[in-house]
Amino acid sequence: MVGFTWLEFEQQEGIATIRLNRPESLNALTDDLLREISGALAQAERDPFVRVVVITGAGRGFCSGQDLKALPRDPDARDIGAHLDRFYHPLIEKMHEMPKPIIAMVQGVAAGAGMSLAMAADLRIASQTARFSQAFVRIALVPDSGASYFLPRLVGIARALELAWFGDMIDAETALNWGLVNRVVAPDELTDATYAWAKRLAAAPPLSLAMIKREMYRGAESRLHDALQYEKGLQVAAAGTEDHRIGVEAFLNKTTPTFRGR
Ligand code: LHQ
Repeated sequence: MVGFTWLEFEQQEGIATIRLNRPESLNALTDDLLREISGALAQAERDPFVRVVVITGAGRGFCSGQDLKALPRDPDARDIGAHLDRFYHPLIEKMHEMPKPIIAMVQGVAAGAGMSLAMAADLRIASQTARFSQAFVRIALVPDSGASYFLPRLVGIARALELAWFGDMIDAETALNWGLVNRVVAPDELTDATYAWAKRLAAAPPLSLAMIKREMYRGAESRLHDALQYEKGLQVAAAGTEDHRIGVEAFLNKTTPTFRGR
């Protein structure tokens, strides 16, 4: 296993946890940290024992976005386009395309690209302490790292514009009402609630989960006819797996299936 400096990577019972670990800056994203998150995801993707990934932050925040103190002082020395291409885009695309479910466990602030990171996960469970901000406009930038893709899909165009234009913080309850997070729980229940879902997903048939992820994201962008065709192709593949046979047998025998990922 590769060692990490800026995050903690744990693996237990089929669940890999990636915990960003720069709490003094609310887990602001540096090049090194971004590289490590991508590395940790690649490791989780490769490892056949990992069925689910939880991404979270150490300390009182989830992630405050790009580390603004790590940017070159001289704006002319910054090449934001190259920076996005090199560090942010591969990470966001990896999360979206990775066959395994990713749950963002959000406590405290998720701002700027930190909010994008949470949105690129498949599910979001928030503590009542969670706060979200499209902070970009406050420093005269625009939403990046997938925010223009995920945000309007999650909350609709009008709320996406409200968040992006004003850059205000919204609290966990608003995020829940707007569909930005799946659940909000008390701070001391956040870990249990997240890992209860992670454990259920770790016990579910992994190929089905992978295909459901592809199907839903594809379906959200397709016309009905295309979605039906795409669903059919995946369903034919799913029906041919050993796990499908195991699942049907368990149902008929009234037992609990153990899925093998085949
Ligand atoms: C930070 C940060 C931070 C460094 C808190 N950096 N230190 C941009 C450019 C280039 C390429 C690619 O993409 C991007 C995308 C982006 O992500 S742009 C958006 C970047 N993020 C922000 O603009 C958010 C900046 N932070 C804040 O507005 C506040 O810190 C929030 C509202 C997040 C939290 O406020 P508080 O709870 O009051 O905490 P705090 O402000 O006291 O922060 C605690 C410490 O963390 C503090 O350090 P200090 O040494 O003073 O204790 C902050 O300076 C540091 N910190 N965010 N992004």
